[in-house]
Amino acid sequence: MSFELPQLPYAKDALAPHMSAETFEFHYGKHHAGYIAKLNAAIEGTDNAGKSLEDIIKSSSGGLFNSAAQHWNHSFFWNCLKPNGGGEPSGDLADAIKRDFGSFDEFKKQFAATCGGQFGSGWGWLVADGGKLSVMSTANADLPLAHGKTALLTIDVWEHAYYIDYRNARPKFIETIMDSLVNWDFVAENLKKAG
Ligand code: MN3
Repeated sequence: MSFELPQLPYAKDALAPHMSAETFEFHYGKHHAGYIAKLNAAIEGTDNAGKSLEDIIKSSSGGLFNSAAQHWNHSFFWNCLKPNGGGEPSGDLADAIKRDFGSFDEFKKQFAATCGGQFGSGWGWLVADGGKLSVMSTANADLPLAHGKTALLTIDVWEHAYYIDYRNARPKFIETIMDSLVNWDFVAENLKKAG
C-alpha cells in the first residue's frame, strides 16, 4: 500500500494572510507531495511496503528516512495550525507548560528561541519526554520520534515554509504562528495521548 497526501484540515486560503494559499500550493502541494512520491518510490516492492509510517521511520536511515520523516513532520505540522488559532492554551496543557517552564511567556520565549536558533533547515518542537515538557530543534528531516520523545507541537523552519510570505524573516513567521495560528486543541490531544 502506498502513502497518500493527507487532506488539509482547512482550506488552502483559510490561514491567509498569515500563511497564504500560494504557500500551500508550494509547501503542501509540491514539497509535501514530493516527499510522499519519493517515499512511495523507495518502498515499492520492498519489505517496507506494508509497514506503518512510524515503523519505517524507526527502522530506516538516509534517503528513505528523510522522505518518511518529512511526510510525518508535514502531516503533523498542518494539524498544529488552524484559522483564528494562537494565543494561550488552557486546561491540563496550560498547567503542564506552567509546571515545566514556569510560565506561558517563558515557554513562548524558549520555544521561539529554539525554532529561530535552528541553524539551516529543520524543525522546532514542544515535546513530552518522561512526563515532562521541553523544547528541542531538529535538523533537516529529524524528529522527536527518532529520539524516543513525543511531539506535541512543531514549527517547520525550512526556508520553504516562510519564504513566500515572510521572505527571510523567520522570527516574524514564528511569532505569527504563536499569535494567530497554533491549534492548541491538537497540542492538548497529543499531550493526553502521551500520558
Ligand atoms: Mn516543509
